[in-house]
Amino acid sequence: MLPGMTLPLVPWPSSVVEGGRPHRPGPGTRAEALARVLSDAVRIVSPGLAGELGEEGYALRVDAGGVHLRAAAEAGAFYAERTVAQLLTADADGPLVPAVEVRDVPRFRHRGVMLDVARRFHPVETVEALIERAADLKLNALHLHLTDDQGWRLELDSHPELAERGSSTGVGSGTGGRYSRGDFARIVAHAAAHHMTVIPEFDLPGHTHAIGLSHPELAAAPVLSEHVLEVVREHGGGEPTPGEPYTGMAVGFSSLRADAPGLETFLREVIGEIAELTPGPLLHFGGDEALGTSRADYARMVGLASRIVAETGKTPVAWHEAGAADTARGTIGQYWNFVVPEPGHAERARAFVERGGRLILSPADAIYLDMKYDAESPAGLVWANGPTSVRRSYEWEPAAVVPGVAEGGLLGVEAAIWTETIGGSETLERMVFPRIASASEAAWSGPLGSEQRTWQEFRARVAAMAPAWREQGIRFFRSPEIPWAEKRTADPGISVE
Ligand code: TNX
Repeated sequence: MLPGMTLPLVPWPSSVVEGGRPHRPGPGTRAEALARVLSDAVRIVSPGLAGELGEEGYALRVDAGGVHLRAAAEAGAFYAERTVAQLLTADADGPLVPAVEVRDVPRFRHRGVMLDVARRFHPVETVEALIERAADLKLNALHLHLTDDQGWRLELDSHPELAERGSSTGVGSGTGGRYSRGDFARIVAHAAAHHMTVIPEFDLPGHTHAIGLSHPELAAAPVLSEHVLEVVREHGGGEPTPGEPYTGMAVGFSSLRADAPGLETFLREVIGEIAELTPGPLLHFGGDEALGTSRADYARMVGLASRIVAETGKTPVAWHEAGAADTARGTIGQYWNFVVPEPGHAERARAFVERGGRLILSPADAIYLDMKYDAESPAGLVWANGPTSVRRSYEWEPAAVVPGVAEGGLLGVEAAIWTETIGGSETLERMVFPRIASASEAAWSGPLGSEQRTWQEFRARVAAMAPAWREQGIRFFRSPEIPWAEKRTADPGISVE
């Protein structure tokens, strides 16, 4: 790394001081060099450092003699290693790690990415790759949107019929798919190995058409609003029909029936089993876009679901509409409206904080990664204020989104990948990269506008990540907003493009 060049670090750390002779691990490919650097590193992991660094922070020093890292817990050491991996580069004399001193503590506890596997199924391998890449950017939560109108993707022992009947298709008729309990356990384990927890979501009371395929007694008749009919006209897929898999893209037409006699037992069994399969502390019960559910029924079902989740010992999470209902104290709200809230949304989001909970921020016009980048994007939607450039995904400040909810009311930040238009790993990668890097900095680094948290700094650092992303086989979108670097210099082990 030449002096004065931007260090290719995303998310940008709390403090970085450069200077001195680099560490040269000796010849070899990048992978060999990294393995050597990390195995030779001096690694101090001691709970005594928690006061200074928290559970996830670390201190890192690189000099000619090698790498020294300190952390209170394994998660912090893991993040120190991710930083070393991003720093590793090469010049004509071979691999090198520039001399730096880094002290780094995340801004927010929750740093997530959500993947919708209900609209279109994504196999375990795709999820595992997402986990690895998200963890490289120091994200620590994978939220899986497992159920929706178009599919029920998790096999349950208590209710095998849900996945059996509910997973045969997806948007655009696709092949469908589902995770066995073993698959889900594999995902959870892979996440844990990368210091990520899994948050399963069972979306209710809306987004439940797929449940009606095996439980017609629980499903209300679809409400075909003008909006739904318009989506049907524009995107096809036909009108949602009870008892038939839904393969279109309309939202908001389905609902569970609040007065169905078996509803509470069903919710207890399903939520209970999902909780049992999930070691992490959070369980999401949806609550969004139940446009065909009466207010009273919505409040009743959402309140019930939140209490059932809480009784399993998990902390309930819901989309912010559920702030209108009497959810269990401490329920976490996930805010999905815009960076500048439209009327009514901020109030609902604030209600979670007033009831002892906190907010996860997923502003749709910034970090809904299923939005088109520009008018030419082959995949993606535009409902959230039109196309979302990389710059727009970056330039927003978490503490400024919901008036009256400052830093302390925020659990964190989560990017969301809805998949109505996203099938296959290549399209997924192009929608996710580079904008996931924006979410990573909003979640980990300091407030927007602080010295290194400017668009100009960020675009240079993201540009510098391109060679590493190419080596990892990440098919990122070559946004014209970013001055992409072509290759790492003179690394014999790397072939570029
Ligand atoms: C909104 S905002 C949704 C999803 C869609 C997505 C598409 C929210 C919680 N739900 O049902 O898939 O837009 O961008």
